Amino acid sequence: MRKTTIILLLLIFTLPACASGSTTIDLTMDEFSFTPTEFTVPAGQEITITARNEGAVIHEFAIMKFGKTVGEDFGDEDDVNIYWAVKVEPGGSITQTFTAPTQPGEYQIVCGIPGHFMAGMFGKLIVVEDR
Ligand SMILES: [Cu+2]
Repeated sequence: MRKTTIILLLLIFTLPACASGSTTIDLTMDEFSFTPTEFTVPAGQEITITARNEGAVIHEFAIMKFGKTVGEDFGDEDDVNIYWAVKVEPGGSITQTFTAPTQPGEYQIVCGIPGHFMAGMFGKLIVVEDR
């Protein structure tokens, strides 16, 4: 087969998977934001996240459990409501996997380092039904 045919075939088989949410998350963190701020993933699937910290202090990517938000600021009482989290040192980068929640809906993403949520470090994980 010619190269262009192979590429076309790859596109045809890859596109439907993308429509229901991505199984990869490519994230950059700094003071004080996530980029991008919103992610869509398929329910119950294994998600590979690559998180880079381009800031000068440690940051965290924490997904809250369904229906749980941190309120005014992230505190010790919010720890039990974390679904999954990872911390990245300044200048560092990590790649890890986690299983997306099975319940479709919107989940709050926060940085749990004191003061960072109030400074604007939050986002949204949208879990969509896997087709
Ligand atoms: Cu932070």
